[in-house]
Amino acid sequence: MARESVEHLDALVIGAGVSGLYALHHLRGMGLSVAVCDGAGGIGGTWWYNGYPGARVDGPGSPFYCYTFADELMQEWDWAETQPSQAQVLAYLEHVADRFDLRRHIRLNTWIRNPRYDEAAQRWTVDTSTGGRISAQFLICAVGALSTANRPDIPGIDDFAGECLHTGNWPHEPVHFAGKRVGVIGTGSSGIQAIPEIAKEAAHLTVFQRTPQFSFPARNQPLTAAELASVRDNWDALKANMRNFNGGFPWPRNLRTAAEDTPAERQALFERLWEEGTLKFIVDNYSDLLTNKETNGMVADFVRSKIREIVRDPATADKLMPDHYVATKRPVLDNGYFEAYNRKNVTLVDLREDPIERITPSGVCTATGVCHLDMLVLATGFDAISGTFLRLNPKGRAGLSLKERWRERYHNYLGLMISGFPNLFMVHGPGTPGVLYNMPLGAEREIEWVGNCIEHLRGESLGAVEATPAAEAAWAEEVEGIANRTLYPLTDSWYTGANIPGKPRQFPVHLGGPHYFERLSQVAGSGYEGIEFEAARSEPQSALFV
Ligand code: NA7
Repeated sequence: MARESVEHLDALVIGAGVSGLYALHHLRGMGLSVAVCDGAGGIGGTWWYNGYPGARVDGPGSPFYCYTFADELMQEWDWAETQPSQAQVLAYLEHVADRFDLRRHIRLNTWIRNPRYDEAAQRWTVDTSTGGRISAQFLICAVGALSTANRPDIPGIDDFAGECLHTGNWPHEPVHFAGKRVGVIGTGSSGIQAIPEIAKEAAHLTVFQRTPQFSFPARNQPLTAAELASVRDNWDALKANMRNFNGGFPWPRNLRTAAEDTPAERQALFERLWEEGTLKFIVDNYSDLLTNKETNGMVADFVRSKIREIVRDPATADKLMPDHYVATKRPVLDNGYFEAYNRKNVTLVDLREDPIERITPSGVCTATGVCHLDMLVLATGFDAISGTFLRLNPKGRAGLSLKERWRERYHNYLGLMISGFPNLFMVHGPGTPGVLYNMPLGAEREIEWVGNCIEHLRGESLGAVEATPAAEAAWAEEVEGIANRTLYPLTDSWYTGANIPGKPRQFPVHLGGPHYFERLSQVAGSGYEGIEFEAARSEPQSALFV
């Protein structure tokens, strides 16, 4: 395709999700010329793609899964529920885009291809799926940590004759289950949210479960006017607490260990947390939940006893018993998941005892026979955290591709930069708290740091910024050192990359919470320790546009 001309920008942001929207707002506010490109037909990133039935915020809840950069957002936006639905979060992001006039610098239906660094120009060049070419001094990869759907490589999957949908790439048109025999493969967060909703409508639902999950009641309910007013009245203090407490939510963690309480006190705590629901079941649980196998085992036993209480058929309950360490796979919140197995129209297939052999045009063939289906829902998750960066596959110094650089492990510094890839910044990349932190707040804080780093570079009339390999090695030790004191690395999960065949095994999440952001401040305060700046080789090439 003939290319017209090259468009010059200060910064190109890839992705119009939660992170990309804020990156645009923040960098544009600094006076940079910025554009956001996104391949989707709408803004919202993960919240655009994951419109499956039952999709909701599954963190500690509303109204704190939100931006904090503009107080008027909290004052103006009426969150309706404690665990907002996908539609509500998407509406919020649409409101943010309008309120801050972001849309004029966002290009939808525009995929970025072949990003490559030009060492002489100290700039990135990319091609777009619409036939354009963009040159930008800074490439901001806000591509999402849960944005590349994992379509399992099950023999025959493409032969299925009925509708086959992935929860992470859900159609924007209405999907009807009524009168249909539906199969769901996967029982992570997405499957567990979708299953009770699909069960209400489908003629029959068969759930194919590979690993049983610990799931806790979401107890979603309307957010009352009084609750919202109280948050608004105390917003300054709550905002400060969000920054100070682990996880990016405004509550302190329980500091007690399980051994400090009697068995009766422990049981009372577990019961209270179960009744209250939400992810506080983890956050407010004993402080050694994720470091002490015995404590973890007590919590696991409690949840298993709850599953047995809820599920009436003992054989089905047996299949639903999780046997990994609680919360070392992403903890799940549900609205009636275990109860769904008491319905006559729901069947559970345990793939550990009856594995899938192939998918045929008419259904799923397991070791014991064929389950005939009209519709298949793949709730099989994502190539998480590193997957979308690797698909973007930028080429850095000397044409080295990210796929080569990350063949064995995800080398990075602060989770934000990669040596050999100057002027490229990741948001929620491997090495950040990312998926184990309040994601909108984490994005704001990471992007603020990136903005300050860019400001430093421009203030000193420098041309490029890059992490050193030595700083990356020390950072890897820091991230892994923290993780290795926990139970997380012991479990196969999408955190460790175990869900994608061939992925390097690495726990790439910084578990330090607020400590991570202190580290960012330290690095900036020390004159950007571990980072090299290169003198500018030429005059800036982009014009300010507004
Ligand atoms: P998850 O948590 O990765 O769950 C995917 C599920 O699909 C999980 O139960 C997997 O079993 C199962 N799976 C994956 N591949 C297969 C194959 N080939 N056969 C059978 N079962 C399979 O993804 P979600 O979308 O549910 O959640 C991701 C995040 O999105 C979540 O944390 C929320 O924050 C939003 P496994 O456990 O790997 O044995």
